[in-house]
Amino acid sequence: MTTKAIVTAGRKYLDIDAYASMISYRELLKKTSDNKVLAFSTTKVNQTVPPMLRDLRYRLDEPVDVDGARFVLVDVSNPDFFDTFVNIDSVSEIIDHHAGYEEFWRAKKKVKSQIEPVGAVCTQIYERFVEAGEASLIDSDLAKLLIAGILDNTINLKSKTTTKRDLRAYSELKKLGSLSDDFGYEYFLACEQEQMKDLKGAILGDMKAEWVSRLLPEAIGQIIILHHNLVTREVLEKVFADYDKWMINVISLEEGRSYLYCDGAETLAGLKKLFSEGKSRENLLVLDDFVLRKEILRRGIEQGG
Ligand SMILES: [Mn+2]
Repeated sequence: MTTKAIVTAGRKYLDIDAYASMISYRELLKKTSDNKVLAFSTTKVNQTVPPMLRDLRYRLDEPVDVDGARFVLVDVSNPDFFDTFVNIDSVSEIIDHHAGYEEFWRAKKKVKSQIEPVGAVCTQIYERFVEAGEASLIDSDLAKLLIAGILDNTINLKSKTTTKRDLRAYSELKKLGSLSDDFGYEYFLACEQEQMKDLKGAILGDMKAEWVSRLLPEAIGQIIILHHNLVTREVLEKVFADYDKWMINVISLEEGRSYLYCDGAETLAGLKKLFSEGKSRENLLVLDDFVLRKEILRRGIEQGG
């Protein structure tokens, strides 16, 4: 007797990489090994899964009783973050790109684990289709999901985490789905529209508020958006009304650079120490490339911790 498989991910929220990986891997398993496999989650999708992707032919399943099931985890390998219903002793497979738990899972002989530094789990899932000789299962809807996961997690293929495998998966998926580069633009535009419905909520929902360095303010926001000019100083003054010292990293996808807005001259001086290459205007530092917030924090701690 085979036990039913449930494909799932983390408990906090689902981003497009997790969402698309769950759905696509379910489709592959359904065809190749387990026609009863389900993919579901108890948490919500975030703004990286806009309506244009939620309304495709492929969706998540409704949660069912997990008694006796085996679990396949994607985009997560730290057991503390697994979806709440996962029994760690019944995990059969892990596919992830976050570092830290490679040895932990390698030591569990009954678990098939693939944890490696690629830009997106969607890249690994695409490769699974190819290895299984089932790339032809990838129709335009599955291709859209997988491409969106890759583009989101690699910041439009420009992040330092982007590998040759991600680039190859992206170009092969475009062919399989008969899609052009326009799809990426449409996708990021749809994400932007989701964020603009509640820009304040989007920024406050992803805020880091703690002192880590004398060169950085207490509140550090980040937003990744196609057109940076939609985030105006007027909006920012409202978003950060409750904070004395603040900054936000506005990553412009269109230009591939960061706009670091902040509260005033003192915060700007700290930022200029960390990013001497940037060009400053009033309470704004514009960088040539984009940085991620974790990089800003790392520099802050190293140079002013
Ligand atoms: Mn991911």
